[in-house]
Amino acid sequence: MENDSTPAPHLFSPLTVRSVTLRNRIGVSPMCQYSAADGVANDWHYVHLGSRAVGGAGLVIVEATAVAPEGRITPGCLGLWSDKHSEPLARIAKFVKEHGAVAGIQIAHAGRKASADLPWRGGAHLADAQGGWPTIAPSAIPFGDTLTKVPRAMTVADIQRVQNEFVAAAKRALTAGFNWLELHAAHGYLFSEFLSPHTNHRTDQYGGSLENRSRLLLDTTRAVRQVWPDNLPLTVRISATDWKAGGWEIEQSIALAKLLKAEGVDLMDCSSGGVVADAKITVAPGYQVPFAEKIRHGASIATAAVGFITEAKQADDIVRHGQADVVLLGRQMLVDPYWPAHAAKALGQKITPPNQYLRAW
Ligand code: FNR
Ligand code: 536
Repeated sequence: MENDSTPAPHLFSPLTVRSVTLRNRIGVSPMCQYSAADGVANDWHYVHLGSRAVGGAGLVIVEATAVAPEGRITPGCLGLWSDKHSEPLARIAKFVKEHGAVAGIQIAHAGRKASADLPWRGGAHLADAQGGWPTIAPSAIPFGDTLTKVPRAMTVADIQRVQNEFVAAAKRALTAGFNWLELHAAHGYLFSEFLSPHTNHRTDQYGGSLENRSRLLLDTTRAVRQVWPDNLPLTVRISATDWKAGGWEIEQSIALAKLLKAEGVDLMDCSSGGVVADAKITVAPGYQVPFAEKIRHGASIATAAVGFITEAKQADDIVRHGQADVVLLGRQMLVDPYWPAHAAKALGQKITPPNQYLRAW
């Protein structure tokens, strides 16, 4: 964080994390495209992510990329469980970096929410005969709604294996040329299921106390940090609250952020919800920003704010007011890949267009 003698950062100030510098504070939030076959990235991912780097974002984060086939949300999700996945992702990372953005990737395991159909086919759990697969979770409790499968409660051997899968995926992400790694511990997927008392009813060392529920994420973070180079940023996305009483709350998120910081995590990406089907959420512009702010100040760690950030001034204010170090945009980036260029114009900032577009911006 800055001291009194340095000017307060704004949306177009660069940000250095370890040896990596973002050209501005605007990131493309990870967003599943449900368009891969057997986890392998293709031209859709290349054009989708490449065009957002061209559009001026400082950081482009590849969607939730599964560390194991059964950790995919849908059969269309990306994966990094084998070497065959690396090459098309490497092509994407190279292009994103050539166009001035930092190439990030989110690695993930979907736990009990895996084995779902594509959203445009309804998104319900797929039976094995429909191309689905058995799911695993901390406890054998189904999500509900259309995600009705009862997951198998993981053994300690399963937990060890998943940890190793994250480490292997992190190594492949590095080989593929990514220079920003995010662990997906939000939205009711596997890590998040361990964190929340609503989904974790275990009575062993992985359940009960906050320390026990955090154990898998902390152990995995430690193991990943050992293979992810010291000069590159490691971040974790969490659901800062479950939006349901008796579950995971912001105070626990602050405590977790302190523990993750001690393991070498550089930034907390602060989302919320997705853990239980009956959460009560009131969505409004910037509704999750207070979580990024509380975690930033409560744990003295850099944060990213995400959720209904659509306006240049809104994004600039979040950075200027010290609520977050980075803003991540999801749907607005789908509407407008050139959002950073448009925001620069709206805020009176100069940004360098690609040579090919020199006289247009
Ligand atoms: C998402 N989101 C998401 N989050 C995540 O951590 N990993 C992912 O792969 C995805 N996938 C995804 C796909 C699609 C189509 C959408 C719309 C969203 C959540 C996303 O990153 C973001 O946190 C939310 O969309 C809120 O931000 P916006 O969209 O209000 O800017
Ligand atoms: C939004 N989504 C998140 C996804 C994919 C589906 C859509 C993900 O994290 N892979 C979401 C936001 C907040 C809570 C739950 C879901």
